[in-house]
Amino acid sequence: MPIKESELVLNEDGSIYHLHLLPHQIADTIITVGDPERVEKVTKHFDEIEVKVSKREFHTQTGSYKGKRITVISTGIGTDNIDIVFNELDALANIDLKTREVKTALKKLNFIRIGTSGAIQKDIPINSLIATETAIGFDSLLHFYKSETIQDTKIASEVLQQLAMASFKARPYVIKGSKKLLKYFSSFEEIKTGITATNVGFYAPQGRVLRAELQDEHFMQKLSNFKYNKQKITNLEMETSGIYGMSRLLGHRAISLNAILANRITGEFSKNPEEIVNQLITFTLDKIAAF
Ligand code: R1P
Repeated sequence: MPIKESELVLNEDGSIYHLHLLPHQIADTIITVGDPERVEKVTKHFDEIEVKVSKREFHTQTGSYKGKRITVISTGIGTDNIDIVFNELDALANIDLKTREVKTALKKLNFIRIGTSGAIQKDIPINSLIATETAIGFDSLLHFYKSETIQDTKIASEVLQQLAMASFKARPYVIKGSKKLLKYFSSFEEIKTGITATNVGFYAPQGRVLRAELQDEHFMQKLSNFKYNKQKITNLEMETSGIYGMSRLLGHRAISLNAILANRITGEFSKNPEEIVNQLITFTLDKIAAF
């Protein structure tokens, strides 16, 4: 059955609704970044750029780095955008947009997030780089998909218990990243691995107070104290759980690499955020080219 026009929405030129891309414009290796301005910071290292398309916060460039074809796309902030970006990129790869039928031979894409994040352990210094082994989602994206089989419910129920989450009405979910990509990226000494918590905002959802009071003033401390098999939550950001969830659901591989710009326990913020993000960009590009 062809997918209806209201469900798989295409623009007049046949491109996919929000990303405004055509199937031939994306590579099998895709770097996602939050900030649209970060796209050029990645592609300035490319040998050549063949595609540049922008719509809303979704800026895309496809080109090659040391001979490897790579797409770089900005997701903007939050897992709500991840839902759009991952469904639409998957549609470009795995749905025939002309017949509106799912293809019989499905493509497996490799996703690498180059992001920024705050550490919630004292011993994770600012300017370090973390690859997420396990993502804990405090957002609700995955609960709208049939996703029980890909979730680690053991860790999720530990989170509920140790964080006494009842008052938030949140139902955390836990998803592992691609074993293959994690093994590869964590084999380099620049990278530490960790558990990343993803939440729906930058302020109260990450325990920050400016003027509005927190529902639970101990939320950050509880996150920081959380332990599962001697592992602690290393860092906090806003996209990784969605990226890991959607990739697993759609049969792709994903790894989230984050430059640690803040340490929420010591109260420090990087003096050279641009430099550390650039280091993560060049590191990632070189490793992708050699993969
Ligand atoms: C918040 O400032 C944003 O920065 C982090 C968070 O996840 C959130 O998107 O990541 P990016 O720098 O990749 O956007």
